[in-house]
Amino acid sequence: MAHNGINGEAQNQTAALPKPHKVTEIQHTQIFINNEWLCSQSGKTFPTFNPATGLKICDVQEADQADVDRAVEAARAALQRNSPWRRMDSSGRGRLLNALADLLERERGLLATLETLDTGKPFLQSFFIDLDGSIKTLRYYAGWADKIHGKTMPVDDHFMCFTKHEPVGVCGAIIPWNFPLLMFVWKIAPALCCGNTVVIKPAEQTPLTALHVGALIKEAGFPPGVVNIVPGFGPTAGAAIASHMGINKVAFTGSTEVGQLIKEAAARSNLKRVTLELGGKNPCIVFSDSDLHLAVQEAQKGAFYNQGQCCTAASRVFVEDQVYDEFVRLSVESVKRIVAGDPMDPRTTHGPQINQEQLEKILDLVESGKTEGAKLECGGSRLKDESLFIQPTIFSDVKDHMRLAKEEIFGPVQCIQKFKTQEEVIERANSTQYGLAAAVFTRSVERALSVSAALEAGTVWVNCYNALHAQTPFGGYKMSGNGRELGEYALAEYCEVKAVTIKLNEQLNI
Ligand code: NAD
Ligand code: NW8
Repeated sequence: MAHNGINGEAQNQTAALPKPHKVTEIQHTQIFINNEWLCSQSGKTFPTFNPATGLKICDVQEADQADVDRAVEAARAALQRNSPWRRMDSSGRGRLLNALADLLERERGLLATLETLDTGKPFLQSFFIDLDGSIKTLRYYAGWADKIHGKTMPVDDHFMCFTKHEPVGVCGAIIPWNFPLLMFVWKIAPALCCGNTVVIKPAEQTPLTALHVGALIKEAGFPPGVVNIVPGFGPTAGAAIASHMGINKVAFTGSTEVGQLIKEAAARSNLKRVTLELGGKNPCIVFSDSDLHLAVQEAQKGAFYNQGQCCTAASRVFVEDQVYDEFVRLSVESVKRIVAGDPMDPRTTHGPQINQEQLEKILDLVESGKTEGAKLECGGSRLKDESLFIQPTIFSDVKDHMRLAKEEIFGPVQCIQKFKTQEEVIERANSTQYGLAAAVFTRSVERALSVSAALEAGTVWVNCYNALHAQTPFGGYKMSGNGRELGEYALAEYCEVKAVTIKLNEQLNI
């Protein structure tokens, strides 16, 4: 079936878009430990809101240090020698991950509805991107479960040497609000496939899909304690995970500032392993020999997808001077096809920002663009007073020294800059502390290869944007992070390597 993407282009999809569910009552709002639903030990709860309406959806049990302790205890117990999880053969873990993927498929419409309620992202995108990516990631790691193995080393003939890839242990995870379900799966799937157990904290803004998947984890047949979900706030539940003595590794996605706190807490507590997926100020470079219509479409998707709330957002678009005016003109024309509205309406491709705090941060950066002399081509304000919607906004004539070109915006704001030479644009693209993603638009294979070699970024897209796959590693250079998620590379982040060396009494007969 064909559907319209963010810019109205047809997308071919395998499943048809159903109607959003009528959610009258949220089923799962408690802490999930040992496959059981618990109230917080403090008795506290916190509300979660629908950003499209500002209305409270429900209250959720608020986990803090005491609940995290209990979750870690359960996760440790599930890892004991002779526990069902430890004794399960590796293909059993693959079967469980596939069973969970089946349940996400069964609940696809409901999960997409909950994701849209809690984040404000268009239902179309929740259903086709977030659910599709989550299911694919689970199936991808289901396939790896029984294919993770060590090597034998050809040392001299007095010894037999081999390695085993063992689970790291209890894996903590702290995730953000921009892709609540997808990030939940990016964390649990590789961890479980390698035989670890998990204590995971969803973002306080968006706990609902993670909790619903908790019920599916139990239904799939994962033993108690293998996955524990502790909804709560960063400085309490999050900090308890980062500094916990019983957690062996922590994986974090979110802001650079909090990433630094996590690594510090990990170092000061027990030197737990740390992987970080942080922000970006991702350059998108458009050469004059590119397919300009394609570049306009993809750069626009890069800037405005998920209301600009992506760590991969294409927030600096460098356009070669010969095609600069045309690129700006086509971008302004094309942005009109983005449809803002009720996120549950299947025609909507642009929703509200997540909350007031983010809205104000974005509007402040937009104001800075106006006062620092960038040219506002379109948008630049809220859609309606009182709402969390911001018009898709384009600035041209953005200069490197402006705040717009330096700070992560995390909102629907595209900054277009002009460049003259390849050398110059590489230098400017790299002059940032970030290094998550970058894109190059050109018809020349040679130029694509030389520019992608020169860019300091963990991902380089050529003639495309936000092209993510479960098979392909994703992560940052420089201050955009440590380690990789997805693909085979992520397995290394979830395994310890044990070298076993056996002294032989007799020389091997070789
Ligand atoms: P954040 O980094 O504060 O939140 C991410 C997660 O970390 C949440 O689960 C939060 O509860 C937790 N957290 C917060 N403080 C913590 C602490 N002291 N110890 C442990 N965990 C803690 O992000 P935010 O405040 O929601 O957004 C702020 C900015 O971060 C955004 O404007 C954007 O620039 C960036 N951001 C990046 C991503 C990403 O995908 N890389 C996602 C969301 C936000
Ligand atoms: C995992 C993820 C995806 C996927 C497809 C399309 C647009 C944007 C994103 C995306 C497996 C298969 C497919 C996207 C997701 C997360 C971030 C930024 C962009 N992911 N997609 Cl942080």
